[in-house]
Amino acid sequence: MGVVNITPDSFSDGGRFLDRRAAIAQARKLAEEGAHIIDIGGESTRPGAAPVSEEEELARIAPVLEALADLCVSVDTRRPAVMRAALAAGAAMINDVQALGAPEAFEAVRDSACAVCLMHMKGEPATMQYEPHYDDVVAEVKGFLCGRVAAAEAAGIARERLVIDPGFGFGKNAGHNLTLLKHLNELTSLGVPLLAGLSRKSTLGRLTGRPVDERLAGSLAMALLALLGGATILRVHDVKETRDVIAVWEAVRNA
Ligand code: 8Y7
Repeated sequence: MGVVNITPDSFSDGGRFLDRRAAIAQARKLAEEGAHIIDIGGESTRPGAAPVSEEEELARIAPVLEALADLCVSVDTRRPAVMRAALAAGAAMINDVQALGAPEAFEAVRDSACAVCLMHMKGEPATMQYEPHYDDVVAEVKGFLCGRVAAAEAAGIARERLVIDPGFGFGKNAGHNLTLLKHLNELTSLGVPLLAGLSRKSTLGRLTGRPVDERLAGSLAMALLALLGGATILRVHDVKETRDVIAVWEAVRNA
């Protein structure tokens, strides 16, 4: 899964058009490099990010989705109205960092055939990195995801459509993230494909001391560890390099 951020709109329409064109070009590049899924998002869920209106979120993603109609596109959103619009515009997957937690979210995706990523997040993006606490991070994340899978199924969303994700960095400190990665395998017993998003995240900054644009090697190491832990979808910024990691891992696995 290749990540395409639709950058905040510039102050003019010209700026917005350029942002959109850049997002489309980036998506095409990642698809050519071997991404099977392109994840686009119009609302930043980064810690402390400013809120975006529903209209603005839709205005950011709709033209990009339309231009990528031939690709498998995932839309990162928490809003049911955005989910409905994205699915009507051809999205193949809804990537919800809130695990369909908003009222009406189940209904928004139920009558589509789309895939759904249910991600664990503790708290809200604005405050989630303020001293997160767990007694047992692996058990708590697993319990939450198990509950969301059951709730989605009960709401009429077939299990075959679901993907789970521990949500690295979402209400988790570096220690929590590392513990989850070390024990990732325990999440595979839920019998639902596992997605991992570790690319360029701040835990890598902690470990290596490097800024976000110098975290490629660390991201690739994490990608390999996620594969070994049973992840089958990797959400990454650097598709070409991650494909090489996958090629090496598959070759050894099949040796
Ligand atoms: C994840 C994600 C982000 C992730 C899933 C970033 C939208 C932060 N991270 N979605 N989104 N999993 N499913 O650093 O780990 O990319 S945004």
